[in-house]
Amino acid sequence: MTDAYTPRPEDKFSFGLWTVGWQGVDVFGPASRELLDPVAATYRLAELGAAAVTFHDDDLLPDDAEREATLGRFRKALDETGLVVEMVTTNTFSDPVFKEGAITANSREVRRYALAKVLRNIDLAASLGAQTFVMWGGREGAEHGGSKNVAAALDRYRDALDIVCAYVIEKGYPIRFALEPKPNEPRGDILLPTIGHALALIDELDHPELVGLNPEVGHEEMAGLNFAHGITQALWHGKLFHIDLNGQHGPRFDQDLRFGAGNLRGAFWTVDAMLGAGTDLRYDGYVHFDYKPPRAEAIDGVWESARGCMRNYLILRERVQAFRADPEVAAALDAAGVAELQEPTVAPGESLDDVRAQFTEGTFDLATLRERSVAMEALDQLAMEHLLGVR
Ligand SMILES: [Mn+2]
Repeated sequence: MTDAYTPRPEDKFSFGLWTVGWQGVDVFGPASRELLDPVAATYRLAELGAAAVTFHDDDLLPDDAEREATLGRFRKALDETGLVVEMVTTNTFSDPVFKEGAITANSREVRRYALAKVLRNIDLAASLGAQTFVMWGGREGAEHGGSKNVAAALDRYRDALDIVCAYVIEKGYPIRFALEPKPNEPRGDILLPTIGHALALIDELDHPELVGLNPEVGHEEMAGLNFAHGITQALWHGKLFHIDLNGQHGPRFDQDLRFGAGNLRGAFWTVDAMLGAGTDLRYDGYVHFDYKPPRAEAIDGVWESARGCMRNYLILRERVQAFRADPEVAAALDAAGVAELQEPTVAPGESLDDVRAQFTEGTFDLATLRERSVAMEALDQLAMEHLLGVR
């Protein structure tokens, strides 16, 4: 079936091989699906309309003895499908050696092992042409108050990022790093829990220009935060290097639903923010999905969920564009005074005395300002009706 929501290469859809490859292992039960060959998954994702794939070292190359043979098969799949590897990331969380952290483990030996694993994977990323290298510190955290010197952990986090930045500069790799915040799970509390925390750390680095963010919908929503606002702030700082789209129903365990499931209104505003429809800040990178096909599904449901991620993005993009193109929306935005926020509060060259004089002389018309219409319900209802497909 081909329709307006059929993915095209220029849509730049990208999937982690671990997404469709997730076997359904959870806290309460073992795998519910057979192991999926990552190379076979690459071919299937290409058929479904993806433009790129991404992976953790261990997704593609779990076994050192088969490393070169698997890489050969994978490179052949990329050649035959035209897919690219746009991002690579390192698994520094599954092996129990990382049970107490990786680059911020109390154990110096673990930290050195983690660093070596990351450096080897950067070489692999460069050899495959990936330009983004994600760092998700899933085990960098704690369950106990006294068990982690958080200041020292942040020192070591900073050191590790300084080291990998210096490494890509030395090697001449065209790679940028993207930090992926998450508040908890698997650790009780994870370091760099939100977009804001990660942005602040970047300011402390030797090469802040090489480090940005890879925010994930569910990770911010687990913390009760507004993802569209978060990625817009990342864009505003020039730091939205990559994105992980999925779905989440509010603050609870990490659901990793397909994009569009869960908080559908949030997904609408996420696409609006990515398109820069309400700002002049646009995300031009790969539209990357990091989700988990539900454990209850068999392999048919795995591919249906991957198809659904892309389809929902395209449907939402159409709905957002229709919303932004609607003359009634333009009028509603006007009525809500949205454009006025772009005017500086104090005009260039204006003296603060002018502002103070307005205050002391009582020329602010407070009664009118208190009673004014903000007309935001009307605007939001138009968005709702576009999202629901009745306009
Ligand atoms: Mn992710």
